[in-house]
Formats: sequence, C-alpha cells, structure tokens
Amino acid sequence: MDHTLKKDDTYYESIIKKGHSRRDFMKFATFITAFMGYESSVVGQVAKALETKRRIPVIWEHFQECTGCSESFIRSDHPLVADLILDSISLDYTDTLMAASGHNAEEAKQESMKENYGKYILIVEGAIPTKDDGVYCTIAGRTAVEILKESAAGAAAIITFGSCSAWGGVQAASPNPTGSVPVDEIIKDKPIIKVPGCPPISEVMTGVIVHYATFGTIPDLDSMGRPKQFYGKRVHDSCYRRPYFDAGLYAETFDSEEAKKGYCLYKLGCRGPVTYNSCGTMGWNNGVSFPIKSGYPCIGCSEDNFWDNGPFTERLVNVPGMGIEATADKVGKIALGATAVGIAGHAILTNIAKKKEMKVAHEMAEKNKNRIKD
Ligand code: FSX
Ligand code: SF4
Ligand code: F3S
Repeated sequence: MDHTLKKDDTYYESIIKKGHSRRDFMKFATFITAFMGYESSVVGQVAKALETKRRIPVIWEHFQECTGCSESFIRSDHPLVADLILDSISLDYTDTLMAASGHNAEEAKQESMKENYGKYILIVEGAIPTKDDGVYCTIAGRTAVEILKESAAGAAAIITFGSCSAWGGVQAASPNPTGSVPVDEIIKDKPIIKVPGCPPISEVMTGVIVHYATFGTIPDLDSMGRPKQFYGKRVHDSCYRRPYFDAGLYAETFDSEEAKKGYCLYKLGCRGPVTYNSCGTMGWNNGVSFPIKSGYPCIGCSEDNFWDNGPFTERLVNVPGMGIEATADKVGKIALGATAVGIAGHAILTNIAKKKEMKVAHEMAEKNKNRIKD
C-alpha cells in the first residue's frame, strides 16, 4: 500500500496510512460519537462519513494569542485525535504547525483558498486588534483585520478556537489598549461556531470538526454561538466536588485541611456555577485533570469577558439557575426576569439531579481508563 498522504484521501484512508488499525478507527468513531452526545446507533453514520468523505481543507489563522489553543489541541492523549488534526483534516495552512514558512507558507494558503473557495473551514485563534488601523498585530506587513477578511471570504464556516477569538480574551480586557475584538465583530456573513476556553479542551475542538465532517452542518448552537453538546452544562454540574457543595462543606483557605480533603472551592471564588464547559466530564490529558481537580477554583475561562468578571478569588454572591437543566439560554431568560435563586433552594434541587450527572461522569472516567489500558 502506498502510504503517502494525498489531498483527496478520505479520513479513513489517511488514518490507515498513518499506521492505525481498523479497530483503532472504530474505537475513535465510538468515542467521538459518545463525546458529541449522540447515541451508539449514530456510530455507524460517523464511521461511514469518515470512511467515505474527502478530508475538509482547513485554514488556521493565528492573531493576538498565546498559542495555548494549538498546544491544547496537539496534546490530546487519543492518538487519532492528534493525527486527525495534524494530517487527516488536511491542514493546508497554520503558521504554527506547518512545515513550510515565509513565502512558501503564504503561497500554500493562497492556493488552497483558491482551489477550495466556498468549501474550506477557517479556524481562528486569537483576537483581532482594530485600534490605530490594526497595527498591533501584523503578519508579513498585513494587519490581522485584513488577513481575517481575506480568509473568511471563501470559508464555508468559521470556528473560533479559544476565548480570544470567541470573546476577545485577555487582549480585550479593560482598558483594551489595542481595541481588540472577537471574530464575529468583524465577520458578519458567515456561520461562526464559538469554541471558547483559555484554552479549549482538545476533544471538544476535535468533536466540532468531526461533527462538521460527518453531518456537513454546523452543530446546534446556544444563543451565544457555542455548540450545545459541549457547552450545555455548567462546570458545577459535572464537578466531582459537587457533593461537598450540596452538603455545605467548603474550603475556606487554600492551605486548609478542608482544601486538602477536596472540599468545594466555592468560597475561594470558584466560578463553576456560572461557567459553561465540559471540563468536569472530559478534562485534559485523557481526563487526568482540570483546574478544580488540581486544587484551584474555576476562573470561568470559557465565559465572555472572563478577565473582567470580578476578582477570581472572591466568592460569587448568587448562583443563578437550578440543576443540570440550567443551560446558558435558560439562565439568561431567568436573569431577564430578575430572579436570582439562592444557594439553599438550588442545593436541594441539584442533589436530585446530581446522581444522574455523576453516573455519566463516572462512565466517562471508566471509558478513559479502558482507553489507557488498550
Ligand atoms: Fe487565547 Fe489561544 Fe487563551 Fe491562549 O491561542 S484563549 S490566550 S490559552 O491560546 O487564544
Ligand atoms: Fe465544583 Fe466549584 Fe461547584 Fe464547588 S463551586 S462544586 S468546586 S464547580
Ligand atoms: Fe476554564 Fe473553569 Fe474549565 S477555568 S478550564 S472553564 S474549570
């Protein structure tokens, strides 16, 4: 078999050429289907799409950012996730990861954009500075604003990876000296899928791409533009410290016995109750950890304007919404009605919903364990 990767290879062909077995491929299809939130009956559809569809060309732009999103992406512990990104999605341009540089890289991008006009996915990492004609981020003498408009023109859809391109991130934090804005303040005529987090979880990033590759459509988004399947629940609703929260057991200081025992970090400023992300169920490095598991409160890194949302170590005054049904959209509606639900009522109701959620988290952890064994 010729193992050279070709542009018109299907995902499956490229995976096999990389030396993986059909069994690996099916395991990946099963895992990513479950993670996307679909029932096992959809595995066949996902596998078939990956087997038969040509890889989607991807152009990945980097603007004002720390490259943490790319770092998170390539550090997935699932071997096929890394390969899917580096080879299988046909990454035609990413100035951080591609082998070419300078004029060659620029030529490859222009060629791919022309050849795949209207068909490629544009991934954007980083915010876009607009002040003083955009001079605060230029690449080869061109501003980020100019480059973004050019790459967006032929894109079928745009995925913003990270809180910087989704919301503006740290660059846009007060006093926002460079006038940084997120992608959707510049591009108004393309579907935009926001995948926030500073950085986002690797498997979430992959899941969004696989969803598009499989179904040819963008996933269901909430009113803020985030895929519901990954941002439909609060960190608080899948947090393993939640039983402590519900029992009213909190760590008061970082160096206390309670903190060591794993008590809830709510009084130390945890923003898990108002943050939508998959950290509690998926985590990083094959589910090994996430901020709260490492002993630090969630700082709400996937939420809009998170740097300016109040001091990180100060206790939240109110916890809006109730139970795992508290999606961002529902909480938004409740907040509009000027209802702030107190902790006591919230705790009783969520105790009931908790059991189901912990079961899901536990099953996910078990699956992760099996993957390590395999
Ligand atoms: Fe931003 Fe990505 Fe935070 Fe960094 O590049 S989301 S600063 S982790 O990495 O854009
Ligand atoms: Fe977990 Fe934070 Fe919620 Fe406590 S407040 S249960 S540490 S998310
Ligand atoms: Fe970010 Fe909070 Fe998860 S800080 S990584 S959203 S636990």
